[in-house]
Amino acid sequence: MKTSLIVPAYNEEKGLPLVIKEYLDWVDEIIVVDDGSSDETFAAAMKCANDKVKVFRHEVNSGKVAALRTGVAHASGDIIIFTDADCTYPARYVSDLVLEIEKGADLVLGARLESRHNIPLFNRLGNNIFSFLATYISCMKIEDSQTGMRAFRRQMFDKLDVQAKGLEFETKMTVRAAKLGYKIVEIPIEYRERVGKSKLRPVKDGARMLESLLSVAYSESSLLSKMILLPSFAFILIGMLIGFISIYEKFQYGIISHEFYPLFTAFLILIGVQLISLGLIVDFLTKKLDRIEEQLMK
Ligand SMILES: Nc1nc2c(ncn2[C@@H]2O[C@H](COP(=O)(O)OP(=O)(O)OP(=O)(O)O)[C@@H](O)[C@H]2O)c(=O)[nH]1
Ligand SMILES: [Mg+2]
Repeated sequence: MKTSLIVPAYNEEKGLPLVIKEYLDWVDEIIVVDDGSSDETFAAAMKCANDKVKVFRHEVNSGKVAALRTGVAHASGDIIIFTDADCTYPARYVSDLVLEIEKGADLVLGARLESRHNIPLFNRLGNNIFSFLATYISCMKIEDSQTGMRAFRRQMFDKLDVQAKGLEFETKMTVRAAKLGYKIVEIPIEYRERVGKSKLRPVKDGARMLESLLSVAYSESSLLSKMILLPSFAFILIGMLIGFISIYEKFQYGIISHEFYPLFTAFLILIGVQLISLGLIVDFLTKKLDRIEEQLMK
């Protein structure tokens, strides 16, 4: 099967040529999308352009996702592989990713489990939190929800594509695929130190990742689990409100007007958390049954 590598690049004049050179022997086609870079990225890409390396350019910076979509639209391969233009993802894992697709996986992730110290500390913390949340939300073990190295069949892209603009795209795609019951396989990979300057804004992008995780968790849930999830959030909110009132009264007046308030808080939050777990389990089972039914009908 023909493989197409998509490389979105924004101000990556140093890393991009190294990435192209490294991946050349591992894929059948490389599609570079320069996203309105203000440095020499485009010139660097054009120096490498040939039959196998195709270069496209957005006149204005439109974001990583727009660049990935442009890349996929121009790809002619059966298998699409994403990687970053900063030299962090080694090319030697391409054959493992492709093998898993050929064996039937819908989405293969290069999970950055080796040399994790090359992910800046704060980002690593975020990565652990988001991967834990992704695991919890999808009831499927996900080690690295944010990884930029991933592969899938070209015709899967419409199903895997999600509404996002920036670096929250990968997390959202992973969780949605898991929620929809697609087969996700993770290959442990090494993560190298970045060449060039990072484009990730930890706080802003982190907030968008959290928001997209929650929105995908809710929107992709079945009606039955939504009916369980909605009251559970209400329980937690009311519990927290009563908790805040108790703390306020304790500090303001030295006494809580109702001695059972803290108990209510603990009770409501506990019920809320248990209901959320129940809602997620119901959703997981519903999706699994749907997928089995789908396969039986084929
Ligand atoms: N096309 C396009 N690509 C972008 C944009 N912002 C970032 N990228 C690319 O997306 C990839 C990921 O961005 P990075 O800055 O490496 O983010 P990261 O990998 O999460 O964080 P680091 O560990 O710091 O590298 C790189 O190849 C960037 O060039 C953008 O606005 N447009
Ligand atoms: Mg990077």
